[in-house]
Amino acid sequence: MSSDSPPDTVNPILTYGETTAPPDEPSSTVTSSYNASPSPVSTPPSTSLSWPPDGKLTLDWIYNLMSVFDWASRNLPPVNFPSVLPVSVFDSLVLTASKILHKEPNCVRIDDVDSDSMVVVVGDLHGQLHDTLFLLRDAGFPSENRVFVFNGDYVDRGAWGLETFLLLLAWKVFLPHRVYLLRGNHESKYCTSVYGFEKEVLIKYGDKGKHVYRKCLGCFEGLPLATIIAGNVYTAHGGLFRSIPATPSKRSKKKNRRISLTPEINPFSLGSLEELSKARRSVLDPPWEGQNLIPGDVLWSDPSMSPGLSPNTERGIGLLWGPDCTEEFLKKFNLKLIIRSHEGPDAREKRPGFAGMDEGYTIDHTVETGKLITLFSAPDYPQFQATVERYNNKGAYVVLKPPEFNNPEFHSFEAILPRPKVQAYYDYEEVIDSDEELDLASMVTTPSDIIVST
Ligand SMILES: [Mn+2]
Repeated sequence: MSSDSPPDTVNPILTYGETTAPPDEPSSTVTSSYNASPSPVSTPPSTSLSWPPDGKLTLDWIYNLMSVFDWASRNLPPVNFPSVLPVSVFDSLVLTASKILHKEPNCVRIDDVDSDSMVVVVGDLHGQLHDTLFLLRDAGFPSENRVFVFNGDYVDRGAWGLETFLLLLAWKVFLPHRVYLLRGNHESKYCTSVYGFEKEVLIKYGDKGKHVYRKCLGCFEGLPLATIIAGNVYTAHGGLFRSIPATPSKRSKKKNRRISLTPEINPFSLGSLEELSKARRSVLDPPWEGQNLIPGDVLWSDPSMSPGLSPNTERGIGLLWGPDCTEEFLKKFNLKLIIRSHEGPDAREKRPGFAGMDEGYTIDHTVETGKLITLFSAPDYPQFQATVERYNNKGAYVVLKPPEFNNPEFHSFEAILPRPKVQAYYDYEEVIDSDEELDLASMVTTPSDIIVST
């Protein structure tokens, strides 16, 4: 297939010209129409995007960005992307967003929500631009009364990771206190080099590709790790994390350098929110060894049906945590709900005891104090598959409403199909399983005092 062939048909669902609010929502604060007809013969909604001279993004600017990305994905070959979003505009957007993101704490507390507000939580998106656009329109765009928390994994696997990520950055810049972007395990150097995003960027930006990729990685490093919504709901990409015992004293580098054998009373005890707040998240790849383990846990861990905390041997990084840990965490921090993401239909196929991801969400643990939910927002995932048979999963998002914001309303949705024809940016026939069997040796890590984990 040629990567620049236009789509076969026009998808009738994607008509952004409508000004009506989604049927189940009150009239939104949207004031201007979002004008993009995805017709393959239409002219572009606007010419090349430019950065506003005063540096202030407007709603119209973002609507235009969405229209242009959608149009370009259907009508232009990927190598023409710089004519859509010149590298100077990319630079301004990423720089502005990075400044905001790097200032946010590891765990962002979203407390300024009131009786008029709702919070939309979104799971993995994986470069599925058209599904992301549908989700935003279906849920209602971010606004003063509609807070969004995105749970990470914006890029990789799907062919429009760059567009998806930049679109969310634009919303972040426009409404920094209403849109929160958390880091996923795919927002890393390792994952993007294996699952397509690096190659996607290099192809789309040509000789500027390396620069663009580096800037994206720098921005990924700034993404916060978790949110707590209205004091009740913890969200993070992977989930819970371990407690890190006090740093062992450093031995002389010259002699008697040995691995510390100091016994730890419990090498796997649940970490506290205070420990989370102190972790160093600004790393290209969260380390799987050493002292800075909390970011890797938060981004890579999975729930288990067995009690306790144990190493996540299947993934090679992060933890598995049982229902007892969910209960302990909720109770200790006075929470009612955990919303995590990170497992799609492919991952769930190999997890006996867990529900499948057909509807885009699962309720994994129901304990005395509350619940643990997995939320996945990429329908018909993964975009590229070697077999004819597909998972046909729906994606979902969660709406949390006042007064407690802890009773999740699930909204499942189907994929926007057919997708524009494009080539994958990774070898999807070789890389079958998402995230599993990490080649740890290839991951970048900072040499430090190595503590042997179990
Ligand atoms: Mn993930």
